[in-house]
Parts: sequence; structure tokens; C-alpha cells
Amino acid sequence: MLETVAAALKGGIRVIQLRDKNMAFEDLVAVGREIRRLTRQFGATFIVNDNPYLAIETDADGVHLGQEDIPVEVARDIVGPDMIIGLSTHTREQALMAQLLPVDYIGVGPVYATNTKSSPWPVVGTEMVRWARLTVSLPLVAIGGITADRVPEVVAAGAHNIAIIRDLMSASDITARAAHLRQIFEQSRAA
Ligand code: TZP
Ligand code: MG
Repeated sequence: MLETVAAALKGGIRVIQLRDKNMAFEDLVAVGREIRRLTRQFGATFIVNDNPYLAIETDADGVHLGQEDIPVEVARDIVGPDMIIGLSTHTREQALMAQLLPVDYIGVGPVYATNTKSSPWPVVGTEMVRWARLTVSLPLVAIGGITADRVPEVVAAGAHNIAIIRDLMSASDITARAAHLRQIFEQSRAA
């Protein structure tokens, strides 16, 4: 896991999320502290999934919560005012409601079908990204089935940032793939 993170950072990935639904808390703390060390070396942001206590234990920059996780207000009380909190949204109603919560960005997805997560939420398409950019006053992170060739249309729809698992993690050369993704992302933003 640490080799993969280091390779992604070398290729220009700027945000790393630690996400493992099966690891014990103590093991997540141990690996999380190593990822914290690596992300700091690269000046990158470190977010943990699901658990605000893990964010504190690893000195992460933030915690990402789903609709079924601990309520955002409770997480905010735990982590304090300065830590980043992100919230996944899968419907227009959830995205609108997020504006009333103490969150710093929302995830929007799944934009495309994906096998990485057995998500109960239907695909939202780039239409929801486009709608959210026009309607919701929070930074948007698009997620779900995003590949390098889809980055331009997701950015054109208004995503501020993009979360990718499979397209990067399944690459034989992760550093090269990360550099390729970053290049397409920057080109798309410029366009
Ligand atoms: N949440 C919504 S889709 C997803 C998560 C964690 C998985 C995204 O992974 P991939 O491989 O980039 O589709
Ligand atoms: Mg979660």
C-alpha cells in the first residue's frame, strides 16, 4: 500500500485517501501514519475514510464521510473546526442538504458504473455534476468509474476535483499513470 501511495505521489497525485473497509483500526492507524509521512514529503493532502478518530490518530488533513457514516455534525465536534470534512452525495437532495452541514466539499457519484464499490446508489452521470456546479456552493469531487479518457468530460461538467481508484491502482506503472491523469486533468481545466 505504501509503495503504491509513493508511486502515485511521484506521478503528481495531490490528494490521497486511505480507504480499507476490512483493516483493523490499529492497522489503519499504523499505515495511516506512514501515508501521513509520505504525503507531507510531497506536500499532498491526506484524507481518511469513514472515521474521524482515525483522522485524529494519523494527523490527517481530513475525513471523508458517506451518507451512512457518523453524522457530519458529530464528526465536526470530534475533529474540530479546521479539519477538512467531505461528504458523499448521490442525489440532488443530498447535495442541497450538504450546504446546510459543516462540510468543506462534497463527493458526487457514482458518475459512471463501477465495480470497485458495491454501491446501492444509481449512476448519476455527468448531468448531476453539471447541475451541482450550477446549484451547489461547495467544491465538487467527482467519483465512480472515472478513467483517463473520461476526465475531460467530467471536468467540463464542472468537477473541481476527481477521485479515481481503479484506473490508477490497476496500472502496471502507477507513477506513469498518475502523471498521465494529472496531465489530462490540467489540460481539461485549462480548456
Ligand atoms: N464511492 C462511490 S464510487 C466509488 C466510491 C468509493 C469507487 C470509485 O472507484 P473507481 O475504481 O474509480 O470507480
Ligand atoms: Mg464511508
